[in-house]
Amino acid sequence: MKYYVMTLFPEMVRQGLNTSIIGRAINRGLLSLECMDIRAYTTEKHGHVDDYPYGGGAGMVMQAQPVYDCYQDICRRTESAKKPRVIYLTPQGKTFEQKMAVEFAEEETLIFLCGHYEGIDERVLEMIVTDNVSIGDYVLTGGELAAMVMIDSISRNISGVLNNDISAETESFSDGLLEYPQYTRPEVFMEKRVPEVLLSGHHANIRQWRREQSIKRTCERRPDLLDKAVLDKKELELCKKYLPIS
Ligand code: 9D3
Repeated sequence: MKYYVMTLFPEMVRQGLNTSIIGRAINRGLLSLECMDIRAYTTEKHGHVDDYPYGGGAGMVMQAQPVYDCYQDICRRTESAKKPRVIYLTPQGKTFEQKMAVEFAEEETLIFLCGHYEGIDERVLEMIVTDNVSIGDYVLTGGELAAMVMIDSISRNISGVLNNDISAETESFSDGLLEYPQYTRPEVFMEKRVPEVLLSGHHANIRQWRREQSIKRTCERRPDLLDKAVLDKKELELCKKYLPIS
């Protein structure tokens, strides 16, 4: 996967992704990340990349020209057969979810466009953007953190990025339930014991206990997920115990 990020804060995105799992995947050549400074493409002598909104109103709007020229520079470098998708991070986008992370991971190149100020001139958005994406219903100061969230989440679906034996799909969201609680040494911490079944070595019982814990948690914390979860008859009965209503 080749990621390009168009931003006014390239150092923020670089710094944020060069650590831990994603940083290691970049160093191992599984991913590449190019953070493009939109300001470097302005043709204005004072380096401005924004101006007042036509029609009036608060704040500033990012101009089309530097964004378009930055995009053209990326296109010039990418020799892929099809045009890469351009993801605009915006509060007016479709809410990012795991299904989209898996789908985006299948692309060979992704271009992220981060806005700042009140937004970007609509004309350049019409010309280059293929996907409008938000990361949730809360207000950020710009698209950079949203792009970093997406890159982190997409990357862990790329083969080789996660080193451990747990593959991305055996985890939480795949069976539609939340994960069961985890414990490690010591057996007693401040008088709280590890659940006895986990020390028993009885694997069938452990599997059943964990499944029940997953269902309990989902009922208590995320009952909205139960609609899509695959549960057998006995497990549906269990839900009645943990769901006070319905
Ligand atoms: C005055 C209207 N505001 C919209 C709620 C303007 C505005 C606020 C914040 C315009 C842009 C932003 C910056 N946010 C993002 O760029 C952004 C974002 C977000 O704020 N929440 C969730 N996902 C995203 S993706 C990009």
